[in-house]
Amino acid sequence: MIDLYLAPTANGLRAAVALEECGLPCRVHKVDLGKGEQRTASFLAINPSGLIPVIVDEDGPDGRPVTLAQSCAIVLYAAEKSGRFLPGDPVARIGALEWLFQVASDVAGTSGTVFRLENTAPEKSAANVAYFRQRLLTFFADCDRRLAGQDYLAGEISVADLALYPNVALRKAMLDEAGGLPNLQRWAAAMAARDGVRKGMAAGA
Ligand SMILES: N[C@@H](CCC(=O)N[C@@H](CS)C(=O)NCC(=O)O)C(=O)O
Repeated sequence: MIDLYLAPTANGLRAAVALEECGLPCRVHKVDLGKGEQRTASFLAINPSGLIPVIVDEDGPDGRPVTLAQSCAIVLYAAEKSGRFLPGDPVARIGALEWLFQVASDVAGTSGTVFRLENTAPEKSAANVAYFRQRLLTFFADCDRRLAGQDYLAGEISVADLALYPNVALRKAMLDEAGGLPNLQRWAAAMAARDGVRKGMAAGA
């Protein structure tokens, strides 16, 4: 049984979606970021960075315990542990990793920046918010282009799709307002219909 520490953010839900889709049983521990629970001594003992998500798997590789942060690393860990969502074909596999890293650094990184500029930055700047929202839309457009003519980012469903979905779902209003991106919208509807995705997205509720 894997212990998953999360809040209902895209980063947190990404870990939950991956564990559910990979069929790995987990115990969910909600961390209330608003109350600062990520900075308590007990949480910092698990992740000294004070960030969710984190997993603790007492039954890691060769039975050794693993504590792991970074949501996309958790997606990869779940895929490797379950033997799912990593294409067998080497070219498709490297494509899956390419788009997993696109999500980690471009989509998720920029979405986090938009959140901070809009909510927690000490000085508000409409120009900076507009700049990073546009940058995020550009990264979503890259995903849309990649999904033209194929169902999933690496052809078959993979770690990249599991990683991307929570960011798309939580930015639905922005995407609807922007319009277009029909391939991404079609993909999002297919992902939303999956049992593991539904259960994972409900994990933080
Ligand atoms: N790159 C990290 C980002 C983790 C992260 O920024 N977590 C945020 C919530 S989405 C957090 O725990 N924030 C608490 C804080 O900044 O105090 C990942 O993908 O897991």
